Amino acid sequence: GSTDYRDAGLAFPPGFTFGSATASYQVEGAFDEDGRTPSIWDTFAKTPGRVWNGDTGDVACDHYHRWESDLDLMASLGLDAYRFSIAWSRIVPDPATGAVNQAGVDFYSRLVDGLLARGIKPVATLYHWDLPQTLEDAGGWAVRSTTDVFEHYAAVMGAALGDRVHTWTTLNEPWCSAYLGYGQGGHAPGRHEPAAALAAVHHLNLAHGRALQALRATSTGSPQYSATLNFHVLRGVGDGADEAMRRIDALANRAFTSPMLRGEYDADLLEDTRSVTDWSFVQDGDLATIHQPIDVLGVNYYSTATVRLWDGLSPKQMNDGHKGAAGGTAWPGSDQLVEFVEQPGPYTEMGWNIAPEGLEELLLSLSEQFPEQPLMITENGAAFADEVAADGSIDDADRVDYLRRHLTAAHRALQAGVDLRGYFVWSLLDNFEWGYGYAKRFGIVRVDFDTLERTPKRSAHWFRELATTHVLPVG
Ligand code: GBH
Repeated sequence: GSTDYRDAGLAFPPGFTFGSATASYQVEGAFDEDGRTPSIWDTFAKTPGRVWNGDTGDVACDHYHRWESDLDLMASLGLDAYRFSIAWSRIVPDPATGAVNQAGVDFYSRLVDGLLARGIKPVATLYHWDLPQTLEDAGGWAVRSTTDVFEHYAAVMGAALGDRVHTWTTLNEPWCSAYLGYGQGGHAPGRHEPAAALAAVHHLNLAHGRALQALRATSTGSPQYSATLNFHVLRGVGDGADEAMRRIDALANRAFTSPMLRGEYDADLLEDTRSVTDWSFVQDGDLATIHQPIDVLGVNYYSTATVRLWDGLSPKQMNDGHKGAAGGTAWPGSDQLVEFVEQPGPYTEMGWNIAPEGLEELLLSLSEQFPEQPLMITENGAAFADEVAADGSIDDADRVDYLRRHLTAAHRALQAGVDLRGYFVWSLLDNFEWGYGYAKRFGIVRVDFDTLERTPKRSAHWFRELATTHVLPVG
């Protein structure tokens, strides 16, 4: 076939799922309603200098109040499934007592019923980065006790929604939670502690395993079980390019896939990080808890990453904001730092390079490493500077092109025999894009953040045609 990844007319299998995704803090708003307590993202966003423009998720898309019309919107787009996340601090607002907040549970219960009434499969994520602030105050993901509280929360949700949810996802992108939250500091809680980041890696993995046990014990329906990871598809430059790629593959990819899918931490990961931690937080039995079968592995993919060995500046200098020899940044956690360098374009508005071939490569690589493991693309999409025409329409041709090319890449992986079950576009709505606030728009539906009005972009109409016909549209 062609290699420009723009193959209109390709057909996806009948059972292939087309959906859209969001996350609680990014869309809900209603930050202090019905018993919700602050999460680390409320605290972070309200700390001056952390989020562009001082934006917060206080209102966001106001989805907490507009959920019903948002469900109608999804139905009008012909979506098979909706991937959303649950705000932990709506469910267990005070982890010290563990008391369940029924008003919070009821919100998600209504949402699930509303999805099912419209023929849309609920795909629920327990943790998409909004840790209750009181748990961070007690040490956050750097301490083991957080996994006790997560297990309790998972059991509550299993009992509440496990009769109706189609797919449970334990964690979204634990790489981001651990390394951006506790190492590099660009995400909440904004800590710069390499040893804490690696402890967080393990405690997130353990939380995944304990949550799976709790969900399986309490769900009375027959949900599927999953976790979603963001993979680094690597390119290397400079002397020692292969070594740089191996190190990031160990730290970013295999630190999660090996315990979850093989029941072990890889020897090279332990070796590379020995100067930072002795991994004594791994206790007997943990790996068996983490290593449980999952029905689907969720894959989030946006772009490739290019790495080279760091030039010798100390981790401290790097933490203090120095750039590497090639002008890039690194993140701490290893005896030999690796620098992330600028990549060839074209780019999206995030500055991330557009590389659909990386998605095909990733899917092939995962199915080679884990031949029995079904895969699901749980996020893919792009931010662009959308322009609203005089008649109010949004012709986001660049987003349509991005989606078409990545779906073509996914189709090529399917043709090569990869067991890929579906594709979720990030995102349904323009929303709170973490450190960038409302400045970066990923939605296939525009949100006017003054009026909160929703307007489907051309990409939404295009995606509806795909979801309803299962054929990549020509236009
Ligand atoms: C996802 O994370 C999140 O799950 C979602 O909430 C978020 O809104 C969405 O993506 C869009 O950001 O600097 O070129 O090496 C994305 C995780 C990890 C993707 C870092 C980009 C860096 C690319 N990101 N990665 S580069």
